Amino acid sequence: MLKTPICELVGIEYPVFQGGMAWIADASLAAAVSEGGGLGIIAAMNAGADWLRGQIAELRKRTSKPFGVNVMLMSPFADEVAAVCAEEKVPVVVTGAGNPGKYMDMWNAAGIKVIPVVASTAMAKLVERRGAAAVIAEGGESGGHVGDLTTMALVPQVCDTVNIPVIAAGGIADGRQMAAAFLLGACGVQVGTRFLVANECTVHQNYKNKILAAKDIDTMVTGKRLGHPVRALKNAYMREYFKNEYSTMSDEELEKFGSGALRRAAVEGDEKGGMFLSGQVASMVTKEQPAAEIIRDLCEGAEKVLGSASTWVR
Ligand code: TUI
Repeated sequence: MLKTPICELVGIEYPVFQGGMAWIADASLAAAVSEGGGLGIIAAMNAGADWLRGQIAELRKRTSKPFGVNVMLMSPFADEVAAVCAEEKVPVVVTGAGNPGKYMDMWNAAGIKVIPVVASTAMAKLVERRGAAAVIAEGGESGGHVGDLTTMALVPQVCDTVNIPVIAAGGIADGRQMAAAFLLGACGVQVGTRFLVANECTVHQNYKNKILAAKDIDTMVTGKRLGHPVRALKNAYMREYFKNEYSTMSDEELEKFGSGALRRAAVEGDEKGGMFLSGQVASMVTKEQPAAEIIRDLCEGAEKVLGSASTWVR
């Protein structure tokens, strides 16, 4: 079986993390992934302390296995959710969309394994120095907030830069891609889009249907002008945003146009007015399955490619 240092580090059976998808990754999905032997992650996204406390309590009712909380550093509530993670002594904190430096000492003092998402070697080095337990190197194939580098380019460079375990993310939806990540030096993968259609994922059914119907070229990136590029499925909203981005619309108005779009997609299933974040692998996601089955499929597929020597190479 595919056992790597990350399994031991966070106490999981399979080296598979579930992406902390904003408005999507709640206690229901995270508990199912953790119960299935991976690392389930609750996305604190733009929610406040009370919502997060409630979700952690709900997850702990459903599983006693390790889990994580994703702290989106651009959130206006980042300070308060960071404090909740420390108070609740969550086993793992994953950060995204920025530099988690100012919270690292507090989290490390609480005994939390801090695993930042990085999109560059500089950020990987910086968080290693500040006490990160591992890093997630996320390429721009992923959904949501994206960096410039692809997974293929980023993962080996991060592996060459740090001495802590590296988890690969972005463009990983099956065993072949998981095996490829291992050959690049990663010892685990983080998967978002494929878990979005898990049976236990409570996102609106329209969102799942859009992922299941997507083709390879159906995602696009907007938001570069404001410095926060985001990958999502092409639809009326994304095309309109793109048009506005290259018009004379002010930054304030553009920001206003962007607000609420994730909630409209995930909660209301608003096909025209929502922003359906998705990775480039959406077309490979073809059926709804229990989360535990997704984890098994990924690992069995990777083992088949890697052969009996299934090993982590670095
Ligand atoms: O964070 C993500 N994915 C996200 S966050 C999100 S919520 C959102 N909603 C509306 C607009 C924008 C965001 C949806 N999806 N992934 C982790 C990730 N982190 N990807 C890339 C990075 C990253 C980028 C730059 C991490 C660090 C970094 O450092 C830059 C710096 O120097 O601060």
